Amino acid sequence: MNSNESTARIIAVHKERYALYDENQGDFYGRLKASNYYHLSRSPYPVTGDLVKYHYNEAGDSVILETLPRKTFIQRFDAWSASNAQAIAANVDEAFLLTSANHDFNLKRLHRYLAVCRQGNVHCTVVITKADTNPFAEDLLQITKTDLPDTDVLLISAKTGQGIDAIWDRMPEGSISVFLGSSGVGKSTLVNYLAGSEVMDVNGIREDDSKGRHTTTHRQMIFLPNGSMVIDVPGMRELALLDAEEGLQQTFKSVSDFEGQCRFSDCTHEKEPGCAVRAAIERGELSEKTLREYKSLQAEAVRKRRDWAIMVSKHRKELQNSPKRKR
Ligand SMILES: Nc1nc2c(ncn2[C@@H]2O[C@H](COP(=O)(O)OP(=O)(O)OP(=O)(O)O)[C@@H](O)[C@H]2O)c(=O)[nH]1
Ligand SMILES: [Mg+2]
Ligand SMILES: [Zn+2]
Repeated sequence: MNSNESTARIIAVHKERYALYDENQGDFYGRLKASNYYHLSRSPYPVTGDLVKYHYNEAGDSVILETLPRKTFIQRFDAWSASNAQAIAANVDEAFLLTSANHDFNLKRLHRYLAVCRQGNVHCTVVITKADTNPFAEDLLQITKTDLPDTDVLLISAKTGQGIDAIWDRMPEGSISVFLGSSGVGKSTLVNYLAGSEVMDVNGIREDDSKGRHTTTHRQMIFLPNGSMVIDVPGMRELALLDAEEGLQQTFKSVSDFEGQCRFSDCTHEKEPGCAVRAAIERGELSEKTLREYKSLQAEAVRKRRDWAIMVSKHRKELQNSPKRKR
């Protein structure tokens, strides 16, 4: 490594500017070195949580030279971006998937979040928030545990402090966590509780349907008193799957375990003879509803991967046919 090159963490991504942190410089801003990123596309664009090599500039923005290899990577499908992918965070050790103990509570949405994060090799913990608002919150906890037998599920309240110790247990010093969930579930409130101060803005939710107001607008990494880091992510309207088939198999283990035992490897679990999935449904070990949800999410993931492949090859062709652009 060159003597004036160092490594920093991306703590927020603004339009074309990145907020960075390292122990020597503290907080500072940087921009991408065009020749490394745009022309050669040697390095993926940094996202919150990434470690990058940079060249410090005392007078203004520093120069980001390279994104270092990622330990983990969470991304979702995004029809609007050229690459069809939207990166959510990099190098995350633990994803906390938040849903509130109110009208926001939704198992299907959790299945999506789990599939997306597990696809990125990130360990997941489901968190039911606002336990203080619902006298039946314990029932929701039991329902979720039954639905997700292989997943850690916590019930917490940032008002009473219930369950917060179990959150800390999953955020050891040096680790990176991410809070994901719809707008209004209390991600920023939990960040503030853990940080011990009002680092993030918080807003009320609509009374009638518990929907939030999209208070947090960009991903922000916060350093917590115990030496761990957490990324607060704005509530997403939609979390579309991207290349998430493996993550789905892990999430729907109750289906995928039987799936491996069907007589035909391409069994659709409809009418084929020797179908272990249908047999499990008949024995009452699996519900038809779970199978339907799994199949529809699988189909979505396959469709998205195909769109993605088409998009990538189109861009590659364009790149080959165009003269070198300057930016
Ligand atoms: N009663 C109760 N209210 C909570 C709790 N946690 C959060 N809230 C309230 O829920 C509302 C939304 O909280 P936020 O922290 O802004 O939600 P968010 O998930 O960050 O939302 P976005 O930034 O829009 O994605 C606020 O009015 C909070 O006070 C809790 O444990 N109990
Ligand atoms: Mg927020
Ligand atoms: Zn089958």
